Amino acid sequence: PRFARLLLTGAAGGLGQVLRQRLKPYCQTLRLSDIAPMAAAGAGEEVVQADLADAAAVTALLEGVDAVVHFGGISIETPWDPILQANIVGAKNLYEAARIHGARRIVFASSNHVVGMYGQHEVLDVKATPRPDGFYGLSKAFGENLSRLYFDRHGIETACLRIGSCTPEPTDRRMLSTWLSHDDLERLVMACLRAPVLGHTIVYGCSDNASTWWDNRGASHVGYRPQDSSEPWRAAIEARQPHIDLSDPTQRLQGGRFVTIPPQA
Ligand code: NAI
Ligand code: 15L
Repeated sequence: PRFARLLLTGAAGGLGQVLRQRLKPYCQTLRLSDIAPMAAAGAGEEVVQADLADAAAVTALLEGVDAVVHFGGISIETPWDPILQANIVGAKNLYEAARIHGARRIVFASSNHVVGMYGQHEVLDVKATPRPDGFYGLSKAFGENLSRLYFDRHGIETACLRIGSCTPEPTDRRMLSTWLSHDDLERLVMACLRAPVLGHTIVYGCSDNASTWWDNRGASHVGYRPQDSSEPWRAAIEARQPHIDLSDPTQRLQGGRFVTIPPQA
């Protein structure tokens, strides 16, 4: 295995539990962390409960870590303070700890909500200017900029995954474009960990969907080759949702239902 010790944050979460199983074969030791309780450590695992907002705890968490798969944090639109603590203070703590302990590479779960205010008729490349659709998307844009700073100043490589909708199956019209299968999530994370030279890059986390809004050619050095597609679900989804109402921003804009959630102080 290439990595002696890999850290997975957000290990108690939906995608963290998917990745816990899948990352194990690629490292000698998988260190798992979350603020929430996790299943007990199995062979080759270490389980460390920690709040990303606790700088001392996060510094200790990075000791002996070669690379990080950073999926921990608030994953939806919520009031500002939890987003500030987990996604902004937490990301800063993680990158500082990586710098202190010499971790060289981070795969950061950013989100499509960094660019949620673009229209569904627009095709975005990896250089697209952020247009967040709320505080959550804004916090992920901070993480993208933070990781660029740590690459430019300290050489820590990062792939920011602007993940679409990572679920077992696509279930609505929007997900025909945003869907990322669990197998493709594994392919994407592993491509980012294995790329000989990663640098700092943004890459959209989507499967090989026919009606895509995202163009990953600017991240072709990562070598991510999605194998799945939402197309087999199209007929059933379009039969259930035959009409698009273009006067409804949640149907017109990329961020979907996030784009009309009022900011929560
Ligand atoms: P999730 O909400 O199920 O998991 C996130 C985990 O982070 C939770 O277990 C939570 O306890 C932990 N966490 C929250 N605050 C924390 C803190 N202060 N300290 C330590 N841990 C904390 O979310 P999911 O779906 O597993 O997503 C994982 C990551 O991927 C998130 O960063 C999310 O923003 C991102 N993402 C996910 C997408 C999806 O389709 N599931 C789409 C786009 C981005
Ligand atoms: C996200 O960023 C969320 O974490 C996830 O729960 C989904 O809502 C996803 O985006 C999406 O846009 O479908």
